[in-house]
Amino acid sequence: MRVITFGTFDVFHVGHVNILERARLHGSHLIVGVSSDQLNMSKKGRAPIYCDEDRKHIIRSLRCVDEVFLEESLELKAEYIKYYNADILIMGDDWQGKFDHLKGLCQVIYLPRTPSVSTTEIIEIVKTK
Ligand code: C2G
Repeated sequence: MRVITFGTFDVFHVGHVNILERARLHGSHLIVGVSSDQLNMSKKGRAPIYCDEDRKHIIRSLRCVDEVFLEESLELKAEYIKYYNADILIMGDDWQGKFDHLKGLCQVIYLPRTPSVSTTEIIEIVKTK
């Protein structure tokens, strides 16, 4: 089974590694779409701390990840799923229900987020130190 997932993975932390390792357990090939800097600018109104080339580099270096590409638009999920021949889409449950319209294309699974860790919180903590 080929599994696909998406994310920014900025300031990489244990919540990120947990979801990627758990996603990989659902199949034998894990493909990760790393959101582009431009997509983040339009989605969150700020650039990520780490640029997309570095974020891709980090994700590609993980043992549980087989393939990495740049996610250029949130609206292209169906195209990415078809292009990469994915059988399963996995996302954290902060996205619960958001990708149910893709269920005709592949299986859609939401996994529970790792509690008490987020990039936003890490940035806030570092800022106030
Ligand atoms: N995540 C998690 N536990 C955390 C933090 C994040 O399981 N404590 C998961 C999220 O649910 C997501 C993945 O890690 O599935 C990546 O999270 P983000 O980097 O915050 O990605 P996001 O901004 O949600 O971008 O097309 C979708 C977007 O690219 C997703």
